[in-house]
Amino acid sequence: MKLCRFESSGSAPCIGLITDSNSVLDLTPAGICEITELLENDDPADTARKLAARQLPKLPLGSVRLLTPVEHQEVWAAGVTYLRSKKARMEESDFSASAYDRVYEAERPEIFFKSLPEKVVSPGDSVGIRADAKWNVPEPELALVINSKGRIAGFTIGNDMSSRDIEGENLLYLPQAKVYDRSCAVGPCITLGTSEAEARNWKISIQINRGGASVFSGETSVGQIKRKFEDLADFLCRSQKFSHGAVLLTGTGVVPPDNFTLASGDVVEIEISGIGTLTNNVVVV
Ligand code: DO4
Ligand code: MG
Repeated sequence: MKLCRFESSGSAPCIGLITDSNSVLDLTPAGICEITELLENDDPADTARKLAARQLPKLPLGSVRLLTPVEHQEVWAAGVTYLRSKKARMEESDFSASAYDRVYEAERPEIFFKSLPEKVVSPGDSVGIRADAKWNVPEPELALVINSKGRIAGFTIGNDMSSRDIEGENLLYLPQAKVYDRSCAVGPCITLGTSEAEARNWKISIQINRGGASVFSGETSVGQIKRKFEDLADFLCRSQKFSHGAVLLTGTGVVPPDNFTLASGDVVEIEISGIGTLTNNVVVV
């Protein structure tokens, strides 16, 4: 079951279920106005299944604009959860390299604040690279959608846009490397009713196109994430309440070669096999 937010010919945001690759079921006539509320149910997938069985308007997927499923949730991100990310971070850093080694092995994960909900970029909109950075990359990440009780209610895709030169210069610059306008895209939908064991079989792939030609592609498997999803969610929610829930990006396992940097006009496509594809073009901010 795939839950989405969409607008259709300039309408207010509606909630829908993507029932097949071509159509979306409009849940508005069933009184569903927000995803956040639905995620609070004990079994959101079952609620979605019951809604799917009702006679509701079906729209062609191509006729709607999908919006980010993030409504009121803060977006946070875990880092150095894949061996590939640990190695890349250590290579780009100088005196702080050992911090990455240590956090990869430590019980407590690296978790950092990524975005306010209102700043999250929707599918099809532009993600940003900083005007004062020279080495910019997308980070394709599985995102946990967590409800106000701290329960993982579903999965979506996140792009943790990052400035590697700023991050590598000094660990204390991490917030500047990670948080700026258009630095976080989330979407295109939330997959419900999948267990962690099932999600671990999903593939994450990324394709970057420039002027119509591929300039980078890469792939990893969700199964390569070192930490259990429940542990990541637990650390995020320790001593901290999220009254609307939260979205937690789970880290990147795909890192382009060191001579690669994004350019304005690039198109970034991130696909996770059980979810869909998140596509954004790149602008300088
Ligand atoms: O510590 C730097 C951030 C790493 C990160 O964002 C990732 O591994 O995905
Ligand atoms: Mg990341």
